[in-house]
Amino acid sequence: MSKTLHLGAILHGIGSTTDGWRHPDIDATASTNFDFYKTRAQLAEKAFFDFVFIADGLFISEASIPHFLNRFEPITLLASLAQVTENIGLVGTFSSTYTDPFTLARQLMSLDHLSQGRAGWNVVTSPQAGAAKNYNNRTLPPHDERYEIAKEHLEVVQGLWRSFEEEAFVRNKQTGQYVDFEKMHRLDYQGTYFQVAGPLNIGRSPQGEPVIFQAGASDKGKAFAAKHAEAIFTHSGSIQSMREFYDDIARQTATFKRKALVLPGISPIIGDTLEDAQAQYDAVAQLIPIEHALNYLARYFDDHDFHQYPLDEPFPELGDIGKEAFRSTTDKIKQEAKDQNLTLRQVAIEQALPRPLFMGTKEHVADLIEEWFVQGAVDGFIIGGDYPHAFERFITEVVPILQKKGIYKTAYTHNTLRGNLGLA
Ligand code: FMN
Repeated sequence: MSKTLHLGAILHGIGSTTDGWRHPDIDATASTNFDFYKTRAQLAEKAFFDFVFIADGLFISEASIPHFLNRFEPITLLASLAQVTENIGLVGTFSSTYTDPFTLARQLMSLDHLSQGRAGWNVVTSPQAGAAKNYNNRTLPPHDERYEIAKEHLEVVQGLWRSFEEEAFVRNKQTGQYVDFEKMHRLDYQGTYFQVAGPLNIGRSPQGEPVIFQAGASDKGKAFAAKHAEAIFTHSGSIQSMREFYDDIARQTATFKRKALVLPGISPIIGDTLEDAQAQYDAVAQLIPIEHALNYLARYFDDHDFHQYPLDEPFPELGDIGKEAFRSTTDKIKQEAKDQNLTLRQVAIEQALPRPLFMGTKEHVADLIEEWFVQGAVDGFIIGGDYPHAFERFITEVVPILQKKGIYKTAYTHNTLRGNLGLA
């Protein structure tokens, strides 16, 4: 097989659950403990992961999960990780709604140089209205308009990254010529949302420019990804729904004569037996009070108050609530609740701690990964670590099986992120 599975590691401190941090085997300081990030990135690098991935957000409240309340800003964290790793890619999440494109272009290109060509940008459009209040009391632009803004933002950032051609900095000590100004270009971008002159004050990196990731799965989000993204971070559903997603993206990217890698996030649990894996899930699940699960669910619906509804009756009719926030996610939750006739309690628990599909013995998890990959549902996975020891066990137990199966690499083939992902 010529295609190789791609793996990334989502580094999420104490995890993405509401109460997992209380487990005796989780370091409750992990979210702001550089040693945690360093150890995990180095472990992922030993297993030839293509990248580490930092998710981010710009708004918190009393209902936020603990990791969101107290965590590192991605660019500073990734710049630090660049100094303690050599091959692994460094992908950060940055908002196209609330960052300034000139500043972000500069930060990401600096990271790309500091890491010798390993930077990536996960473009998000920021779904939470509260974030607007942290940025000069603005109002959150409507869902679809945020993608129009994202398009311009990305055009500006990529345009600025191309301010200098590859060999622009000649640095000729004999002639005194530092730069060839013929190879420096102004951008002069005049858009609806951004007007930026350029040039950027930093040249091309060893991989040319950072790799573009995207997260956002509504029709608008997928159309944006098909046109601009080189890799897509998405929620994982069933193999069937992932195949549909994959085919949809393949169809849309083909119209632009391009491709994008599809990489869902999963948080596998590896046990000695299926029962052992189940017990690991239960150990975290039993820490979560229903009130916290309701708060978790509420975040997707722009902090809608779910405590007002009876827990054990069918999931409430919510109309358009959630449409302007995490639209693709809220649409999916509403649809599944209806199709499966779920109660509010069931939906909240399933969202706060989804029972992992990839759960069982190392052989079982490796077989599932192979099946999804070979059947064309994914190009790889972004591996989370919400359960104690799960990430370490994935690396030491599952990765060797994937290597034996011949679907995963046994060494880095490149030293840039672009190269390792097989991108142009
Ligand atoms: N938004 C953030 O601000 N930070 C994130 O880390 C983030 N990760 C996301 C991961 C996934 C899998 C998805 C689907 C969305 C994520 N988002 C994140 C939100 C999206 O950028 C987007 O604003 C939101 O999902 C609404 O767009 P959509 O309806 O197209 O999905």
